[in-house]
Amino acid sequence: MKRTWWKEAVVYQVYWRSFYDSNGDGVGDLQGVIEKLDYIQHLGVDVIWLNPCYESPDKDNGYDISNYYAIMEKAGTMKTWETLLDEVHKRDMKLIMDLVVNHTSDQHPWFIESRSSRDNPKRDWYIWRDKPNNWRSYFTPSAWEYDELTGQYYFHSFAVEQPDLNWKNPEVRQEIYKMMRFWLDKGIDGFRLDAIALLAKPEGFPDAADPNDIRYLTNNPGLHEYLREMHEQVFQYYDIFTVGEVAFVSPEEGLKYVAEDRRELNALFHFEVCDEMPNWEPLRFKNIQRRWYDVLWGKGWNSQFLNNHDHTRQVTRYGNDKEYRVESAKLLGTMLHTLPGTPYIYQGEEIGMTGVRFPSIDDYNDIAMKNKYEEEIAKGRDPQEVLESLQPLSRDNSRTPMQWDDSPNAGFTTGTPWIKVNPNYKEINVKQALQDQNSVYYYYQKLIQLRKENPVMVYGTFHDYTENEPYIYAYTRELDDVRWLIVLNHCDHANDYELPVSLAAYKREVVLGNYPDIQENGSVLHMRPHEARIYRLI
Ligand code: TEU
Repeated sequence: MKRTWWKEAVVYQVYWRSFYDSNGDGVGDLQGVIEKLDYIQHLGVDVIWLNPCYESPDKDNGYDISNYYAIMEKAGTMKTWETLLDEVHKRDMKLIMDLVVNHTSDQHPWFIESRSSRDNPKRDWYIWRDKPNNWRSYFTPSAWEYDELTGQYYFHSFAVEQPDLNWKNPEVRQEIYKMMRFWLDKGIDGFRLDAIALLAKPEGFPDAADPNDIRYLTNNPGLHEYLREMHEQVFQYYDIFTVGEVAFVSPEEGLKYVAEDRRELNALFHFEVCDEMPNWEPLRFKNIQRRWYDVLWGKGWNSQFLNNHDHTRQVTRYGNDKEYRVESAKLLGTMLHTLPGTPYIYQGEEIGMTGVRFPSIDDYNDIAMKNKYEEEIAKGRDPQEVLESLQPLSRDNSRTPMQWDDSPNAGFTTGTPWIKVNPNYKEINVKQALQDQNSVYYYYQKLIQLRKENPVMVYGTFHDYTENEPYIYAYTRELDDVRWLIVLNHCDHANDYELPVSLAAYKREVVLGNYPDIQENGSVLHMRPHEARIYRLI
């Protein structure tokens, strides 16, 4: 397999508006990221993924861009951004920018022109029709919005304020490629490509049999031609890392985005876990890992993540955020850093931050959640019941401010935070984690260090020994004569795991574990609740 820096990297995602507020206006900013770069570097990560910070009316937290060439005022200035890039590079890290090219803001000058008249030269830069079809968007009951001025409907895969660009139009594509070169020429190290599976739309927009199954929005014919063109005209000229957000794909479909010989993207996020598996389902999760590995390994690259700014924090959603929070956070980290693919850490994950349940809908900001709330209330449903049904997966679960210390607002801001701080910040915060040698933070630091020193974590083949085991997850990674065994007891009670004969035959050496005192030599492992172990087999 070809060895590359981005396969070996660990990525840290910075949701800047919730990271650190340097000027007391209640919103995190790029200067705040600069001030905390030493913290990020200390963890040992190689790459920072920065959420969108382009000029935007901010209806969807920056995913509605009104000017691709400017920085949002809340975030800072272009000069601050340039300093940030510089400071990241000085610390031997890399910066990838989140880029949204499926849609713009409805305040983007292109859209303002496009909607101004039917014969405007930019009319065809967006998608206009006389009649809507029956599709939903991600965030609204219809994917079409009627525009009175010209008497037509425009298409939006997300919010009404996020009209989709018409990728069929070659002028649009050229304009986007030009803008990509602008950022790459500034020296960034790649892109996280938002909603990239949505670029192509089907001919004629046929009605869907089931409008609620929004898979029709993604992976439509023509998409891969766009990605190949993007690579040919832009990506191939730079030493960069491109990772696409690709919803609703099978491994076979996913491979088309990342197969090295196809020259499209380097890696993808698939959402078989985060979008499709609401709670921890061990057999299903293992099956997902095996299927993706079987199809991708040696051909294209995968990502490992269980949360990001759209998905509830992993220790709350998939682990135990109560009595075993620390063990569980470490177990999930062990798993993500030892499964095949590039591991991602979403800010705060490294101290085991948890999700929230705010008492009122007014405490929430997430446009997806708020729109859904309105939609359900309009059907006459009970507001409290609707709130409770939306809380577990609200995107705000992961968007609460980074918990730096136990001072007011968790040390995130001296002003009023744009979104409430998780009330548990007095116990869970960076200051505490840095003072505690057994913290999740130091455990993550070790995992990251291990990846740097042991190519087996990156390039080793993968074999799952526990397909049908409901609790224990045990798998090996092997590279040349190096053989590692990872054993995880993702469960609130203890479990014994009897090693298969082929594994029991080896001598074992503990590389890392989340409990002290592992002194077992026999073929049965007594795994404590949420215990994780990495062994070297010799
Ligand atoms: O998300 C795309 C998206 O559809 C997610 O809401 C979905 O839950 C999943 O993660 C992908 O299938 C991206 C951004 O991450 C999100 O914050 C934006 O709101 C959205 O695009 C629109 O730009």
